[in-house]
Amino acid sequence: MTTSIVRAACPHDCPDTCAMLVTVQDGVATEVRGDPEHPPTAGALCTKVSRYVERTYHKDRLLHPLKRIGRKGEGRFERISWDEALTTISSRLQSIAARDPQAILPYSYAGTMGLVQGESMAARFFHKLGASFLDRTICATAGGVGYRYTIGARIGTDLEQFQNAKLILIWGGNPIASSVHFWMRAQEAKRRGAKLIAIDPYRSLTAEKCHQHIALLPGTDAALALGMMHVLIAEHLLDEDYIARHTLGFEQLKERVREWTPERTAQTCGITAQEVQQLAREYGTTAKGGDAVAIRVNYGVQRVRGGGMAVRNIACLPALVGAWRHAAGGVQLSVSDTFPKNNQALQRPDLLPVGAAPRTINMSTIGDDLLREASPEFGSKIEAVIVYNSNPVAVAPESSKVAQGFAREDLFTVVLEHFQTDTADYADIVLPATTQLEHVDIHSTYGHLYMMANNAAIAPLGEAKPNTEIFRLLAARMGFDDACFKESDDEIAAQAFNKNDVRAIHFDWHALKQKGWQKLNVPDAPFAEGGFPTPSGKCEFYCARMQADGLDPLPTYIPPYESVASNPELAKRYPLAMISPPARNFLNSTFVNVQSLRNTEGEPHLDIHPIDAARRTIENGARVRIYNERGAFVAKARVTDKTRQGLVVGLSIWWKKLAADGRNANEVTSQRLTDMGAAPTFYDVLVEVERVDHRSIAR
Ligand SMILES: Nc1nc2c(c(=O)[nH]1)N[C@H]1C(S)=C(S)[C@@H](COP(=O)(O)OP(=O)(O)OC[C@H]3O[C@@H](n4cnc5c(=O)[nH]c(N)nc54)[C@H](O)[C@@H]3O)O[C@H]1N2
Ligand SMILES: Nc1nc2c(c(=O)[nH]1)N[C@H]1C(S)=C(S)[C@@H](COP(=O)(O)OP(=O)(O)OC[C@H]3O[C@@H](n4cnc5c(=O)[nH]c(N)nc54)[C@H](O)[C@@H]3O)O[C@H]1N2
Ligand SMILES: [Mo]
Repeated sequence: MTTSIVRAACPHDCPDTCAMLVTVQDGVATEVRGDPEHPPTAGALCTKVSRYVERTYHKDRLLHPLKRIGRKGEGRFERISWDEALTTISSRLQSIAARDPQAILPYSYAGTMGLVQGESMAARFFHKLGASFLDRTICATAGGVGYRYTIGARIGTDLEQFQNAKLILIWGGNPIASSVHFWMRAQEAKRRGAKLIAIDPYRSLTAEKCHQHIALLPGTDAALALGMMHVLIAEHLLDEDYIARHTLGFEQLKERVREWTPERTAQTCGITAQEVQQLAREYGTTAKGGDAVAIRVNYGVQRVRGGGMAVRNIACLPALVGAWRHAAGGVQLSVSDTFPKNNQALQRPDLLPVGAAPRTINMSTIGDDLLREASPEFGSKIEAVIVYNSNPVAVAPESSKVAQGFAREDLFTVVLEHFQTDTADYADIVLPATTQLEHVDIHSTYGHLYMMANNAAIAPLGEAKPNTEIFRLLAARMGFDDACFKESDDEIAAQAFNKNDVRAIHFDWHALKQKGWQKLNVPDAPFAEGGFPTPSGKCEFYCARMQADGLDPLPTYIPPYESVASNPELAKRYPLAMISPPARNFLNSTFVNVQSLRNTEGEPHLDIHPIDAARRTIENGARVRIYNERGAFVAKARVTDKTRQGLVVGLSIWWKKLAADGRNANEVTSQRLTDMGAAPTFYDVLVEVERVDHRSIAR
């Protein structure tokens, strides 16, 4: 028996990007562990990824190409050869491209975050083809844009510093579920005497374990930040030297926040004026005392109409109190712009046909866009979609439209997948893809500062192939003969980071493969001496680029599309706000089909406050229907004061076909977009809830 340990990286869409050690016995992976030497991972994996071996060898893994023999969505397929699959796809794409290549759309997101198996060979392929561009907005663009306007780039506090903070605001995030290695640092800070405050409408697993929980109304975070700024300024809890040297527009900001008294803020946010005041005082006085105050802001705050502005306002806070002076102070939303990625080499936008300027389709409005006819504004009707690293039929908003779009008989759909997902059920051709244990990759991250390598631990299962190889083969069939279509995965990985950039001076692909990880060469405290990567070089309280983009150049509050306060007419029919944040044991819709993890989650639940439940004669455990004008789904009620009155919470994202009614939370979410970044508004939703008889659930 031969046993070896292979160095790998977790590929999932999570800030932690763990270093993994894979045990392989006679060619079979038997265990994955967290690397004890990699500082962010510290030897621990989350529950989900500890099951990566179970997921990889799952009896339902797709092992051969398939073609559809039933109706779209029905899920009846038969095995075909790779040769037949590639011939069918290439001839269909060629005939569509002969009319208009923009009728072809790639649809992908972060099923793997690898720079090789994500957008390298795939992007080259679609560039060469001249296909429509996809705007990848489904997760993080609202906050990313708001943060960039203010700070200049997605650069922030280093994960490895948080344990030295004296106060940590965990704002719109549930790291026990979604970023456990950040939570480990917050716990260490707590042991060293720090105070942890959760700002979240729901008493999440994390909020439950913080010293304080501020349960504001969803979509009102921008107002809370304005109220904090009002108190900080009114009570002179400021770092005037830092403001003078490293910020822009303080006088205008001061004017702007004058009206955001604690009382007004409290009324907007559905909390008390005292909570606003105390929060600001705690933040300001801790900083004034010379201690580090840190904010971990997460994507939970930016899935509403004013999501970009919310992140922008929050990102103003550290500069006001000089928190950036400390390595452990400041704010982290994402650190992804710290990595000098060489997208030019990876994705080769120069392959676009001469003169081509393809249109861009927003992945968050895929429901509407698949149903659009050709028009001068829209261009050609979408005739083909190639889906990889994503499961839009389960994860995209307003799901009934998405499913209707994918059900179009005249749409040619190819899905590259590990499993027969809700989306794969609508494919014409399904292609089996390898998992992280079976292919090579290189990763940047959005939560820590290490370049990460992934070695293949085992041979591909069945006839599965890496995404790169699938696009390589398709490129050959299409007659794309540029040299870059012949590069191996190792050759691609070796180009991932720009070595001329001082941050990546230690980047050497072959050394990285041996070692597994390597920290970027960056200072501990990114903005201790200012140097913000904005046009002014300062933290921009006043932002001229926002003005140019048609936005308010100063922090403001943009109320939700759907809330009792902002849309009372709608709220008469649908009085409850609904959010659907991640369940601990799933990763978006990935892992929902892993039995041991689904057993822990049980079935789709809806948390509802006792008063709201009583008004609807809903008892704990009752089956309820959650509905609005866009659709409906069924879940089991959990009557609990974890949620505030007026708010229901359905932890997500379930595979539709593994739910009793074949539906999930995205039946009721909308395709309306955020103020910045054209992102979805998953948590900007009003619904009504009613009790249903068990027998009346139709599939
Ligand atoms: N276990 C697990 N981990 C994951 C994922 C997963 O599906 N499962 N998904 C991964 C992905 S893709 C992402 S983007 C990240 C997401 O990571 P985060 O952005 O940290 O998201 P969550 O951990 O769900 O935390 C969101 C929290 O925001 C709260 N929230 C909802 N609306 C509001 C609001 O208006 N204001 C405030 N202040 N809070 C609000 C929710 O109640 C929830 O507790 O996690 C990643 N990690
Ligand atoms: N209601 C509601 N909806 C949401 C959210 C929410 O909070 N609430 N969160 C949103 C967010 S933050 C995000 S990021 C999106 C996530 O949406 P997606 O990016 O679509 O994420 P997943 O659902 O995890 O689907 C990823 C798929 O990629 C496949 N995959 C993984 N690795 C590979 C590979 O190497 N090759 C191929 N071909 N396939 C692979 C997996 O098997 C999985 O089916 O969902 C969004 N949708
Ligand atoms: Mo996400």
